[in-house]
Amino acid sequence: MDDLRTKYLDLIKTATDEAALEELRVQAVGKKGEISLQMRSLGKMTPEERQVAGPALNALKDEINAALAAKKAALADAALDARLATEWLDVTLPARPQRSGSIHPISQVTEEVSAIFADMGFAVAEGPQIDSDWYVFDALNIPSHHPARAEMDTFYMNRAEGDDRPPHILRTHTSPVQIRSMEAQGAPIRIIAPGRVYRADYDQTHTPMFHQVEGLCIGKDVSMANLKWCLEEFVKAFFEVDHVELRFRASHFPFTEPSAEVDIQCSWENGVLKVGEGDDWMEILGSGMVHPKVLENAGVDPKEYQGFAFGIGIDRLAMLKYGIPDLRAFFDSDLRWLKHYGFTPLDVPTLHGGLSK
Ligand code: 2NL
Repeated sequence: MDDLRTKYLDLIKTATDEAALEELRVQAVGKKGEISLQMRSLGKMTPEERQVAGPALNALKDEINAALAAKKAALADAALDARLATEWLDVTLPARPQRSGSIHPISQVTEEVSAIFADMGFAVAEGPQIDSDWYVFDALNIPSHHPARAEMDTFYMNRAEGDDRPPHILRTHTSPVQIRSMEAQGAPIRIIAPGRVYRADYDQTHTPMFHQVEGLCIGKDVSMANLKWCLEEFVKAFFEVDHVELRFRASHFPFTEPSAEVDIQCSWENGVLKVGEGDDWMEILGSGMVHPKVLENAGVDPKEYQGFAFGIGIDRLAMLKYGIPDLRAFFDSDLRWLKHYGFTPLDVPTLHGGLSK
């Protein structure tokens, strides 16, 4: 019986998994196990022998059962320890960095400009990017022989063979939107028309698609003085300065009379552009009083109404404000994102020395 005890306690001690333990249990204390067999032989013993062997066998059975249970618990503890050692998670680790998108500088500047004019009572108007040459040119008093209308400078849409109607074109400015707005709602009217425009041009300073915002304000007594105030308010708000001188230079556009190109006061030292100080001038827009023929073409009576209009290039505004060195950055460089957040890896003119400073 001592041999049996030593044998099973040793086997239980060295068992490595629950299945092995179960096998040992069946072998030792199962119905047909070794101890049960010994118990069956109790009947053949003398009462004296049985009195000794019986309790001893029961005690051995209890001892083996206890050893099995203890080993089973030890194996479960070891398995749990192994899982805890491999399946841990450090919840204090910082999250993995995420690339996040952001608004394109052109969209941001368009929104900034729209918000500033909205504060002055201008509504935002939109219209088609492909339009007829009436809306893009004729209504604006641009004659057929004007160079802007040449195939060289403007994108003309194909017409089917034998279709002799005047061609549709990609709009070269957003003025047609303003003509359509005047036609639809009449005067008085106060709108801006931001959007994409197209000209057949591609070099360092020109892209075939660019962005413009035009403004139009028509009323019974809207004057050039109102134009000057509006533009001053706009420039101060956009470039975030309290004071800026504007210079109106006489100019010519077919759709305005008189016409003026407008320069803003600035300084440009060591590649740093500052608006509203210094004694340099930088052209930023074209403007004028809307030509009576243009009002008439849009169904507004020029004897009753008059007003001003202006046109600003958004791409250049964005470059000036956010220090973007090259128009192509808007189209094919990831630098635009860095720049957008005030990081300026190149020495380029940047408003007030850059937003990062
Ligand atoms: C520029 C600046 C300009 C306008 C655009 C305009 C629109 C209507 C009537 C009259 Cl509907 N004018 N827009 C006026 C002056 C200048 O653009 O440098 N353009 C070549």
